[in-house]
This record gives sequence, structure tokens and C-alpha cells, in this order.
Amino acid sequence: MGMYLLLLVAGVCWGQYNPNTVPKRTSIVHLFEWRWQDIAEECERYLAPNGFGGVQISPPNENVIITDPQQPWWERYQPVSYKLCTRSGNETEFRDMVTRCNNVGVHIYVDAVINHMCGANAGAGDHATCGSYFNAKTEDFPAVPYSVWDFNDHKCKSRSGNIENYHDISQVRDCRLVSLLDLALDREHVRSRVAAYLNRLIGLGVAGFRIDAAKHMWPADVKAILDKLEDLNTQWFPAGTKPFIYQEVIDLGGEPIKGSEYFGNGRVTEFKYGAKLGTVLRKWDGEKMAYLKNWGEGWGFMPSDRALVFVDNHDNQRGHGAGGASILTFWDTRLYKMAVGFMLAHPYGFTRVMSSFRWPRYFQNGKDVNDWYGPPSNADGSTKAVTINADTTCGNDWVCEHRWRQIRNMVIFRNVVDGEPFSNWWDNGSNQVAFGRGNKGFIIFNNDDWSLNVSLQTGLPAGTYCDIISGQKEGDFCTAVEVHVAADGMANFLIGNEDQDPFIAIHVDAKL
Ligand code: QV4
Ligand code: CA
Repeated sequence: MGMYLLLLVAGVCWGQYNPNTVPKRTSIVHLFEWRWQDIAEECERYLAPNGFGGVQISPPNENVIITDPQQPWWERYQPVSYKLCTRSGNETEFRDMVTRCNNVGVHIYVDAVINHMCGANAGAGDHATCGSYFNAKTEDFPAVPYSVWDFNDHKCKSRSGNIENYHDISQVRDCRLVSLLDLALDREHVRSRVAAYLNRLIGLGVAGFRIDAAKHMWPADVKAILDKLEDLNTQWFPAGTKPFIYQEVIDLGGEPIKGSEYFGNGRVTEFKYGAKLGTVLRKWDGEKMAYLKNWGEGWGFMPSDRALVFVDNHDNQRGHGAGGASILTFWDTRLYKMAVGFMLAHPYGFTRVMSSFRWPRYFQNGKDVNDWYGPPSNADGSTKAVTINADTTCGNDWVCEHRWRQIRNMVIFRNVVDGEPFSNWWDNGSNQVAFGRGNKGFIIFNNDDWSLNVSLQTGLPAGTYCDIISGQKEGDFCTAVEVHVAADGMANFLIGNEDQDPFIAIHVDAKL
């Protein structure tokens, strides 16, 4: 009995940290604001063939339609109900996406906005993506249903009813985040409505959830909801599989609420990761790549098996949320590829790649006044399709970072080296560094202002390897740089500091 009980407990705890990706698929991509039909196609034509484990989708539940400014991206973080219709598509399209992606081994992770409903100032009426009536003033959401009893107003002690002080733990949990009506997640009715929403998605085949604004919910309330969740759909997952849970908790230190409070529920976003990596690659604050030797827990990050990591996310790539000016994004192309390459090569954490849309940034007094812009859209407000160009890039202002050769090939690199230890670290005391992953892969960076020319122990079997950053292996040839590893594992590396991509990565599946 003892062992069985232990396994059962282990089973319950263990499942929520496990991303539930198909074996040897070790990353997910956030297809921010993509339409469901485009995601279904991308799963089949690109993500499955290139070894992506899954997709984080934008919130699929009905949201308020905001007209001032004109349908900002963040209207999707103002729920009106849990009906599945948004600018990304309707329930039929959602079902089709989940089925088609699951059928090719690319799983779906839903951005679950369950801390709140829409902003207190969102008015009343049916200006919502499913046309449901609501009244923010009276906290009336008949399409759920929620009424005034289901909100935290009586609990919040701040003057405005909004969070005013992030050092007051109760305010952060029980008051309104930027006026968003705060749900009373200690009430059984609310817990059951939220659980019913998530279980419906599980029934349709999703593999897990990003818990939005988790810092603003008591960990025990989140747990009470997670304990109501069913196991994943056995059409695609082994019986008894728990949904993968990763909670958005911005903890850069300095606040009383810590990410570790949420470890009992699942993984947690590690925001220190992108903030620090951006600082190091920009060489700010005296940081240099040589210091990355103990990257991970050595830098004060949470345990690797609790961390969800990323270089940038949909908030901090546009100055929302946290991370500040050091965050690297697709706008900083050259350094961004290095950062994503480093993240995907290093064993720390479970990795999420950002895939964005371009918007007309316009800075006034150091702030991008266009940070609210929604996805590329047609005159009628509908979201534009993702078009694919002949060179495999995306059109219609979709950035498709996940399709950039350097990033795609590093997603594959991570799959090839999965399970291999961090090994053979080398640095020049400045910004030239290298490390391997057992005998499966090796990567080297030159972020100094002079060229790199060094012979290093790679740990790899002898042979000719294709650099998968400047090119890749196609058939029996390398399309760009070749690296020759001698019988003793040594190889010479030459990287000019003016190179378009001043880093080289090789692995055993890119060996001639
Ligand atoms: C404004 C004022 C308020 C005022 C209110 C009254 O700021 O002080 O009380 O008007 O009218 C939008 C606007 C915001 C507006 C609010 C309510 O930007 O100016 O308040 O709506 O009308 C996204 C955006 C927010 C946006 C929100 C809702 O980032 O700007 O607010 O969606 O539309 C913290 C949290 C963290 C959070 C992060 C942004 O700890 O959890 O802030 N990150 C997640 C999501 C993020 C989302 C939310 C949480 C909310 O990643 O995208 O916020 O669901 O760090
Ligand atoms: Ca709350």
C-alpha cells in the first residue's frame, strides 16, 4: 500500500510540472494573437516537421471589445465569459486546431485568464466577442454567470479598489489589477465556473495552461481549482496525465510575494531569466558572457524543474509587465538570435519561444505610445491571415521568429541534446564563451569586439559537422560553415566579431 500511495502522490505532483510534450520535443512557441486556423496549418506544415512540442495560444474565451484605443491586443485579457469565441476564431475552429495539432504531436497550451473579468470602466452592453451582454458597473456577467457576490470588492482594503501597493500581499491578491474586476476565487461558485471552463478545454484535447496573473490569486485558491481538473484526453494522452501548469508570477525580487509560493501548483515563469540575459548580451552593468558559466540556479533563479523560461514575452517586448529596457526582442535582431540560441542550448528550464507581430513603434519621452496596437488586421477589424513567403518567412506583418533559421535550428538542437549534461565550458574571461551538451552538441559565441580563433574540446565524436546557425545540413552537404572535429574531440573555431550571427552550433544530427 505504501509504495502505491507514494506513486499516486508522485503522480499527482509530478504531472503538473511535466509539459506533456511528445518525447524529444523540448520547446513550445507562443503564437501570439494567431488565428486558430493559421495555428492548425502551422502545426502540420512547420511545427511538427521541425520538432516543436507545442503552442501557447492567446486567451480563447470571450473578451470585451474595446474601441478606444481601437481593439488593443490587451482587450483579450478582459474576459466577459468562457465562451470560445474571439478574434482568433470560434469554437469549431478551436476544436479543429486542437485536433489537427494533437494529431501531429504538437500540443496546445491555453492562456487562462481566471483572476478577473473586464475592467471596471468597460461599461455595459454586448460589445464582446461573442455578443454576450454584461455590465461592468454592476458586475453582472450573465453568460457565465457571475454577479456582484462573485467579486472581491468587500475584501479589498485599498482606497481606490485597485492594487496600490505591491508590498501589501492582500491588496495584490484581493484588489483590482489596473481596475480589472477581481474574482472571489475562494467562493465555490467561482471555483466551479473556472474549473468547468478549464475542464471543457481539457475535454477538447488541450495539454495544459498558462495561469495569467497568478501573483494576484492566493496559491491555495489556484490549487483548489487545479484539484478540480480532469486528466488529459486519452485520445492523445496516456490515462492519468495531469495538465501542464505554468503560472505567470513576475518576481524580480524586492516584493513580498515570491514565485516559490506557487511551486505546489506547477511551474512558474522565471522573469529574471530574460532580464539578466538581455543585460549580459548588451554588456550593461559590467556584465559579460564569461559570467554565464554558472547560469541558472547559480544566478538566483528558481530550480530548473520549476522554471518556464523565455527571452521575451508578449508583455515585456512592448514595455508591459516586467523586465525593463534590457529585454531583447525581435527588434534587436542580432543579439536576440544569440539570446534565444543560448537559452535553447542551455539545459536550464522549460523553454518558450516568442512569435510576434510587428507594430508601428513610436517613442515619445522614451515610451512607445503605440504599445497597445493589436494584431495585423483587416478594415473590418478581423485579424489578418498568416501568409507564408517563398523564402519561408511570414507576411502580413507576422514576425515568425520561430521560423528564423537560427531559432528553428536551435529548437532542433535542444531536442537532439535533450538529457545531456552541461559540459566543456570555456571562456576567454570576456564575451567569448563555449559549452557542450555531453557528446551530442556544442555551441560557441563571440560577443567581443575582436575576432575569435580558438581550438576547443567539443566532447563530440570525430567528423565533419554543419554549423546550424550560418546554415544547416541538407542531404550530404553543409550549406555554410563546416566544423571538423578530430578524433580527440578537438575542433578549431573562427568567428569574426562583424559576422551576421557571431555564434556557431553543431550537433550529431548535423554531422556529415
Ligand atoms: C487603466 C489604468 C488603471 C485604471 C483603469 C481605469 O492603468 O490604473 O484604474 O485604466 O480605467 C489595460 C490598459 C490599462 C487599463 C486597463 C483597464 O493597458 O491602462 O487601466 O486595461 O482598463 C494586459 C496589459 C494591461 C491591460 C490588461 C487588461 O498588459 O496593460 O490593461 O491586459 O486589458 C503585472 C501583473 C501581471 C501582468 C502585468 C501586465 O502582475 O500578471 O502586470 N501580466 C498579465 C498579462 C498581461 C495582462 C494581464 C496580466 C491582465 O501577461 O498581458 O495585462 O490580465 O505585473
Ligand atoms: Ca485577485
